[in-house]
Amino acid sequence: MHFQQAPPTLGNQYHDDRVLRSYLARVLPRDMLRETEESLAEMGRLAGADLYELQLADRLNEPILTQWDAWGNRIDKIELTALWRLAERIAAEHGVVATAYEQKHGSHSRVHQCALAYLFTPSTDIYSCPLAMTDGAARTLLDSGNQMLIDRAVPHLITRDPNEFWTAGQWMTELTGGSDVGLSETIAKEDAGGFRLYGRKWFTSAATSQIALTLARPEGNPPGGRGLALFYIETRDEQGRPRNIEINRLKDKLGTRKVPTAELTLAGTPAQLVKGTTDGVRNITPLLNITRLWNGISAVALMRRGLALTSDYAHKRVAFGAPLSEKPLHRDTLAGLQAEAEAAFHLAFFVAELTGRSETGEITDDEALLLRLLTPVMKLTTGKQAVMVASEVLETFGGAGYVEDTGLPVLLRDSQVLPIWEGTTNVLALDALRALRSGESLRQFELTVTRCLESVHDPRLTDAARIARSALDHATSWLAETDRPGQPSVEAGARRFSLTLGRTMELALLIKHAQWSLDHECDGRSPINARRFAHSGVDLVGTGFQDLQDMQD
Ligand code: MFK
Repeated sequence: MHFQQAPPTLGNQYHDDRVLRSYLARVLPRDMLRETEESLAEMGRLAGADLYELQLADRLNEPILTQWDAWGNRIDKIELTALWRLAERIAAEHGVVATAYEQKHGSHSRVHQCALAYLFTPSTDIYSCPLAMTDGAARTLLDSGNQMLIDRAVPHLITRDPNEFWTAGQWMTELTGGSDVGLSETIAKEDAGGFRLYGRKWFTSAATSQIALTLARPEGNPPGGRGLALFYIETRDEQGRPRNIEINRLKDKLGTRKVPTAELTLAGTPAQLVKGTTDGVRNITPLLNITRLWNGISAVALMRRGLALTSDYAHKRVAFGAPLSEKPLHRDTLAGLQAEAEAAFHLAFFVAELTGRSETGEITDDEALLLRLLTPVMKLTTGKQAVMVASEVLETFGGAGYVEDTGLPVLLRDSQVLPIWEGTTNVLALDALRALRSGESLRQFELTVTRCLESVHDPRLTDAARIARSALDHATSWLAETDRPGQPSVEAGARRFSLTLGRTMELALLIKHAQWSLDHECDGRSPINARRFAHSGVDLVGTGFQDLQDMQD
């Protein structure tokens, strides 16, 4: 009998997720937890069974763009993969966007929705991309106060009826670049009763959406982000033909290959203003902040998927006389990854909690400042962690992790987009500095960390708490020393500073949860992970400024 390797398998992804279940038990009132659990268990079942099976079976299929029909007509039709078509229906029926807007559980509805998205994401080939933009578009339209567009579009974006469900695109990036959006060249010409847009959009994710929010410069407006306006587009006419939109090609990307990311030409596309004729960048930021939240939730979801697969495999794969799960070095490797994932989880879901409070108007001014700072900090921190964890997960499988038909390499390729789209690590580090300019936000950050650490009374957590405190003190003193007018030092150190803030907050939140878990669940696993994470490099501030000066000299 020859040796056969057993593949990793998944169970119910809700029932098997200690971290998610323990977190929800802490933050949701008991009745609310009971009410939400059925939906989460059903999504966990789908994610571990039907959707995962289809994902493996559908592995080689990709979206197909057909630009012309047999008779020479331009049709620009995109055919989606089988899993994407199913994912759209399941997302609508299970309220993966709607749950946040139905607000059955007040501000906790956002946590419930993020938990659904977290379970749904790893089994649906980044269908989270159109959902994130749909969610962000709903939020942006609601915030805009444009009642006509709210009445027209929002009911479709937040419905549970798959036949009525619309997704939204976020068409920002042009050839001038995805970061400095103020350089956008698309022109808006006033037309009877509206505008027509002319220009090229260079990265438009999920180009099959029914609507899109985009930026264009009304003729005569000044350069820069303030001269842009935010526009609403309905992408296709009643016959399903693009409305003066040419799909030039689909991008040939490293990962997210099921996402139909297109290059478009807007050739007189009818569009409506969302909110005034200027300040497009500012007006689209509610969308950015929601998609950044989704980015973080997707990061922790992909980390969790990698760990679920490799933990299962470790019990099956025998080498050197024992299952990998009994090998101290393998166990130690997985323990380090689990600590990263668990810390990241608490930060991403903390931002979901604050977002929920902001949407129901319960948020205090101080919490709003904290949310403004934590959104970019969380996105940049978790994005980096997801890539590291995915890379290590592949390695835990040895050669199998490098072979396509195991379905494992896609975890790394898809994770690699997380630090890039929705603002790169560096752009978000600069955004964190922008958020700090509103004065009090760093103080709110410090207070939040302090409150988390004050809850600690178990001696197993005191060393980790000391490390969090020390990283925080170093980050704040570094900022005070370097943030001087005309000095490049603060910008040069922004990434190290922001990652330190992110990892410090992750540690503080994990410590707080660990203490709760000891007190209420008699569970020592979160404390172990808190200690592990504390010793995995929290303070990354370093001293790099002088090095930068030396390099330039
Ligand atoms: C799986 C997960 C789901 C992910 C879905 C992904 C699919 C989508 C794919 C894409 O579309 S990727 C493209 C995403 N693009 C970006 O994220 C843009 C990255 N660049 C930035 O974020 C820049 O920081 C920014 C474009 C905002 C800089 O532009 P400006 O014109 O230099 O901005 P400026 O002047 O600093 O800010 C304009 C106003 O917006 C200011 O307010 P005031 O006018 O009141 O002074 C800023 O304070 C405000 N602002 C900027 N960012 C903000 C914000 N306000 C709130 N939140 C923010 N994040």
